Amino acid sequence: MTRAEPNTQKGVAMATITMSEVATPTAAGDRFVAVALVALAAVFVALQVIAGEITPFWAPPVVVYLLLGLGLLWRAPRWLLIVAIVVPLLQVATGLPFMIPGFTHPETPASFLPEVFIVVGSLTVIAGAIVALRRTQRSRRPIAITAGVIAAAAVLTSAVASAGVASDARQAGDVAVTAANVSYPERIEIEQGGALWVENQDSFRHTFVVEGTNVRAELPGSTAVRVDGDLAPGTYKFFCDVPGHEEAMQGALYVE
Ligand SMILES: [Cu+2]
Repeated sequence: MTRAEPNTQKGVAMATITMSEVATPTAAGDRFVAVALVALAAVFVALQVIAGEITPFWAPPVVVYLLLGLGLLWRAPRWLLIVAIVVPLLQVATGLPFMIPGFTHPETPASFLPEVFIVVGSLTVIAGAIVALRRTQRSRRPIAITAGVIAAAAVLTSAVASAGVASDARQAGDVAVTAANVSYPERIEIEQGGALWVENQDSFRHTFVVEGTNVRAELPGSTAVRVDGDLAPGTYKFFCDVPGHEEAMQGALYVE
């Protein structure tokens, strides 16, 4: 946490402000909330880089958080602090259905860590803004320390969990299926009794689910898993059930 000197070069406008107003941490902007907002925007950008593509879905939070952060560096009026509480709250509330599956899979850091960071960052902004709204001199250090400890614990948990993940080796006769760039082949053909070797080439998590059967494989980032379903001859739909993936990740499985 950097600690810059208060800006004393504001000239005439500054001269009319009394000492007690200057001492209020919110009078000349709120650095803590601003830094937390910029960090949160950085998490969203990192998420884009990890995913390897820029999706319009993530652009609004980055722009909004950067603007909010810049605004709060300059001044911290009550309304702006309230916006800094409401927006991250809405972000977490609307994003939660997409985040919960990632939360439960620390073995894929690229799916787990960004989501933890988004929630921790959002809560840090909200807590900082609530303290600022009270116009007290209370230190934000406990908030920053708590956020740092949770983030570090998440990194450690994910490192341990991902170290325990091993890929299945491809065996003779296996039909190879590739999940890459959030995409599956449109069509897979397999003989009855045969097995699939599903390789996830993305750094983030996918699944391989065959509709109407109990075939369901978890595919941590950058791993391969053998799927041995022994399905009756017929045509099945297969897909990835990670929220938001199914539309781009589905196809027909022909068992002959
Ligand atoms: Cu997927």
